[in-house]
Amino acid sequence: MKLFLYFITLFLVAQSHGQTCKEGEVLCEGTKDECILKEYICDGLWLDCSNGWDESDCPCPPGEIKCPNSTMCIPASWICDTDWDCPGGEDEIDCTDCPGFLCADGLCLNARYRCDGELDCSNGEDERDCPPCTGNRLPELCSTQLPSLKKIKMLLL
Ligand SMILES: [Ca+2]
Ligand SMILES: [Ca+2]
Ligand SMILES: [Ca+2]
Repeated sequence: MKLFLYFITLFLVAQSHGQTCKEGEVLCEGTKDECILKEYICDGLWLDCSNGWDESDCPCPPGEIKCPNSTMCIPASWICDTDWDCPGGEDEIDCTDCPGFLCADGLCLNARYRCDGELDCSNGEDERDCPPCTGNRLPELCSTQLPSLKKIKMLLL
């Protein structure tokens, strides 16, 4: 009798661990038992898998390129347009023709980020040699030590 119970237990354990998906479904890699329809892979909608696996390794749509170190795609026309679009601003690095302000590390900034009170170049060159704080900005806001709101926004995207 004991042996019989042992085999029953084994059988149940094997069943619960051997979770397979229904036909036409795939298991979300990295999860134990999340199954999604195959069509949901790379359909551009995130979080069909709770860990985002279904959209983690997809090619970009035509005309778009993938940001380095990221799964984000941006239109090719956004490269070197002086606005940060990739999470780390990689789309603005090594742009030979920079119409805005060129950081020492090769990052090209839109001219409006020069002397705006936020450090945008990695070494803050964009906030050096700025005219004294004028206009209606509070002196505190002229500090070059403020965290960059743009960067915080990027991280939240
Ligand atoms: Ca999806
Ligand atoms: Ca850009
Ligand atoms: Ca700045």
